[in-house]
Amino acid sequence: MAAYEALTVASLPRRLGGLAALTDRLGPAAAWQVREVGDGNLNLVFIVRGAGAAHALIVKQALPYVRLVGDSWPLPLNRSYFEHEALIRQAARDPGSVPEIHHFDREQAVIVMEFLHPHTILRGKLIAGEKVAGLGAVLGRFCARTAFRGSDLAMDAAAKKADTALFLGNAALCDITEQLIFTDPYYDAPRNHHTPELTPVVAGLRADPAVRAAAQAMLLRFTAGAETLCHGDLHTGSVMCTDSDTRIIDPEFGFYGPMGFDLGMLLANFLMAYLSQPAHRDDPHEMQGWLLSVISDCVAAFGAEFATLWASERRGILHPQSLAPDDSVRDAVLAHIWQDAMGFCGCEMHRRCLSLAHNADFERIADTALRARLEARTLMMGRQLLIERASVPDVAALTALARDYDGKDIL
Ligand code: SR1
Ligand code: MG
Repeated sequence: MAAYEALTVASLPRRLGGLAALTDRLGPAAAWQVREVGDGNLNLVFIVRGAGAAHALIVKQALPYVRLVGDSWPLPLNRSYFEHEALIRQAARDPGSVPEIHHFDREQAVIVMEFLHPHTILRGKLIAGEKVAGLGAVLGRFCARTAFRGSDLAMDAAAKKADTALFLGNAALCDITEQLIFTDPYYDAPRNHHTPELTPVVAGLRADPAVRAAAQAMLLRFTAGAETLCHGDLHTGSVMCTDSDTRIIDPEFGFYGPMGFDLGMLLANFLMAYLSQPAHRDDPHEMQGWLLSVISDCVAAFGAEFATLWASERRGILHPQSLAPDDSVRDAVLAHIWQDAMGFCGCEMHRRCLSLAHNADFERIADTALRARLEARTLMMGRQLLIERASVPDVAALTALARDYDGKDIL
């Protein structure tokens, strides 16, 4: 096996040109056109087009360090293995939701997959004011199917334990989340930065022991709540859409964690899209209304799909048929998922304004005074979700809270 070597635009045709998985779809390597398009924080991503450009594939390769920071922050290549393993499970648990895989090379940390076209990254669409039909329902179903079908509600217990053990190997990626989401936002960590005008609000947040305690309680849920295989990084940059099709990408942060983790991350990112809209258009209300409807649709689809699977696929050790659990037991499980989701949602809203890897939703706002006003609403709403998560019983309460914070003058 050849030792790992990062691909380049020039070397890719030579190095991958002998693979039938590529040439069957793209034709001979001599005619390939290669472009590096990775704009994420970690990896190389190439679009490879065949002759006539009718067909294209994505070649994704992990780098041995965090791309955003450079080689001073090494990161294991095996995250590519975990991404590949997670994609296989997601494709089985929610068919059609993730890109099709055509080739995987563990040594080179390379995944060759379907080129999603004309899909673009959802975050950019939301900033641009573009809507996607069916978005909330597709994402809610994805979260429910992957949560349920990867858990002790559905899986064979031994298989689930073996899978949990396998994904424990993704420790370096979990470490990123443990630091950047649950810890760094709550003190003056070296990698942090925030909009200068936001300083008084940040100081207040960091001075509050209840906030730190709640964030650490959510960290314990993250580390110890091995309920299902989570995507692990389900933000609006991990979703690609046309105006009517939605696909989920990039599960390299896959880990066994709480069933509410992915849902909470996703809701946080929709809330940040909502709260940042006033900076992106003169009349934000229509887009904001639509974003709240996406949140409502997503949670409704999650609940409905979870209930369907509860009735039809409950073959695991948890709440077995022998105990004849009634609907109130199912609803208690859903309430537990929701409470976790609210806590994770609050932490994610904090981290995207305070620690490493902010959101374009806010970063693209050039007027820093305006950005800080909108981020202040985000931080304070996140605080309420985090420390009062038990007082936000349902999605109606969540969207009402969002409307409330959207009208608040905190700065
Ligand atoms: C160092 S990696 C920073 C962030 O990028 C990824 O997309 C995850 O969101 C991670 O937290
Ligand atoms: Mg990613």
